[in-house]
Amino acid sequence: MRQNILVTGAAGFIGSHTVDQLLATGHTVWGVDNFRTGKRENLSGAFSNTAFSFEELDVAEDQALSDFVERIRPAAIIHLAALVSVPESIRNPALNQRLNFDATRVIADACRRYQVQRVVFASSAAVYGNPVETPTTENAAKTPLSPYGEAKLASEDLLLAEARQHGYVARCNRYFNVYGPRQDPKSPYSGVISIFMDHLSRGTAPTIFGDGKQTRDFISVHDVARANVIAATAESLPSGVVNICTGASVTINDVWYILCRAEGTLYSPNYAPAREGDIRHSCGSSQQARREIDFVARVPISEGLTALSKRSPASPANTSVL
Ligand code: UD2
Repeated sequence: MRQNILVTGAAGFIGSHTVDQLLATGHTVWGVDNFRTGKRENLSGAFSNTAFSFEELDVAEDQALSDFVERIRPAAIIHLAALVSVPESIRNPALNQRLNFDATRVIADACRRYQVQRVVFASSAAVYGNPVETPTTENAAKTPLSPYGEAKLASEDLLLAEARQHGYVARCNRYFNVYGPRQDPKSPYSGVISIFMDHLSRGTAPTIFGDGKQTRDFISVHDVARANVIAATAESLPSGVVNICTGASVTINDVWYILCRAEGTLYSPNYAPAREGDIRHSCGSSQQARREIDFVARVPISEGLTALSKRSPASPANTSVL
């Protein structure tokens, strides 16, 4: 069924892919973003679609968001606007509080006031902190190690409680390590795959922190966007929380070598001491997402990395061959 859906953080990495998939599946989409980290060019495809409308606003500005929701009356809100950097949340906890928690309160208030039937929230594996069990299930201990993880956990609790009290549905998607086109490599704390792609495009060697044998459950942004669409639009879902992950993990060394192979090149990485507080192994259990929202990741890491490399400007310039 065609629905009217509001996406916050629409110009961001995950937001813009979510908008694209909603449009591709026939929904009418409103996007909002304040362009703090989102980019207008991420929405270039969406802007050419008449089913897409956009408003520049800051979600944490209560009145602006409330007025907008009153005007458009969406059936669902996919709330992706956030301070996305864990290190920045540590440096600036007040900003983290405003963007990663107060903004959730604004969204919850709008859902209640304007009878929005469903809210989908961008949560994170950061709620688990250093996982004591892998694959990590949704019931595992939650000991976030940053203001970012704390705010994500508090936002989940807020939305689930509000949804229960006011009769709507809250779906919290806990993303593991997301990668794919449009991910910004510019900070040293950007996702490692975007940083590696940037090195390949410039022909420089990356730095791997530690021995490179640490593992992550990397999930393609195309799968993540699809999980958001399912959570927002599938019929008769109850409220709940699911991991959005593949259920498998790879080492950082392997990520680099798979990318090199896809590019037909090979640089030896530099190695530097492990980052303080770096998690050794992260892998999510994907069972609850399968059961609750019928979501299974479709893009294996080798395929996702190869597809990313084919899109990159690095490919034609390769000289050294494996
Ligand atoms: C962090 C965040 C996560 C998300 C992610 C970005 C926490 C708990 N989680 O996870 O929420 O924002 O970053 O996708 O902080 N690495 C290198 N070389 C580099 C960059 C990274 O070796 O140039 C290593 C890094 O030390 C780590 C692994 O690669 O062991 C993955 O790093 P990441 O920053 O992509 O992701 P992660 O899991 O630290």
